[in-house]
Amino acid sequence: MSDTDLKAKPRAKAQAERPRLYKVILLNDDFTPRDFVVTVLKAVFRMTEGEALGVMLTAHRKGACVVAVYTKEVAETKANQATEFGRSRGYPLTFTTEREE
Ligand code: TYC
Repeated sequence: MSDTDLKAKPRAKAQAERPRLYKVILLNDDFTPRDFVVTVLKAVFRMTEGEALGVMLTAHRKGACVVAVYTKEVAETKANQATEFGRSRGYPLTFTTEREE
């Protein structure tokens, strides 16, 4: 067997990397009405009434709640849309994004 036979072959193709994911996080505040938070969660994040109620109550009790996980652009677009929905009604309702580890 010659030297060249023992050399590792270069990889045919590097594996495509998975895109990083970003969490959308709902923050509690003292002013936005509970039913409005539920309405926003249903409209922007396509949640059922029960899912939206659960997320709203977790944020209300613990201060914040993860709403969903998306690629960066989708997470930022939805967080901005949902926050803007609240602002358009004069509420401080806030959604942020955070990169997943
Ligand atoms: N804490 C608000 C209230 O008592 C309701 C609320 C819940 C607001 C969750 C924001 O992310 C939130 N009216």
